[in-house]
Amino acid sequence: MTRLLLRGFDIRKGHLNLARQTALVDVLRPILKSAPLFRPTTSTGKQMSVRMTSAGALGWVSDKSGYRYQAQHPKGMEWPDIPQDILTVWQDVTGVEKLPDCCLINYYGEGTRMGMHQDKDEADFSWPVVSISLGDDALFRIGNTTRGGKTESVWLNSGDVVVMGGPARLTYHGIDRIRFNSSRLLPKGGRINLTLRVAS
Ligand code: MD6
Ligand code: FE
Repeated sequence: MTRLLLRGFDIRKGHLNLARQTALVDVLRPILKSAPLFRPTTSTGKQMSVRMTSAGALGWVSDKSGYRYQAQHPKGMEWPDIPQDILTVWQDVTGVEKLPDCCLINYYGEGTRMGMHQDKDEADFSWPVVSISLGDDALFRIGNTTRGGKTESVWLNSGDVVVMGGPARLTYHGIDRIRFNSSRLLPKGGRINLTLRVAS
């Protein structure tokens, strides 16, 4: 495991070994059954290319009314609990007592990307955001605390964990592209990114 500090992002390459990655995919299966992936629409009416769902007391949704955290999946049911194996990753890398109340689950299929954005829908930016990469490689771009300017990119591989906190908490970031089928972790290919947040 190596650690990379890039613009305040703490990038832990290979934090999760293959056994732990497989264990996470196994605990995600029942979650994806009870809270199916959906494709969010932005407030401007565009469909995002990622599909997403959540676990935890709150989940992140986006539709014509805008972005927000809410206690129900768009189909009306409560979100499943965040599995302990996922909470353990948060505890390992943040060392904080507080636990996240949202685990956003993003699925990237072939050709999927995620535009440059800030994570700023949470109530308190003093808590970090932790991201876990599973499956195909993804090109992660890190910018600045305002839109635009020079950026730096790094490939995220399956098992990498990123902590975005402190002065980097509101830094712009995004996924330019994935290398579809570069990993065999997910039977149908693609990439799952989990982001753990204290939303409320
Ligand atoms: C992704 N990640 O890796 C997108 N957000 O698919 C994020 O948007 C992200 O990696 C907050 C903190 C870390 C991240
Ligand atoms: Fe983000």
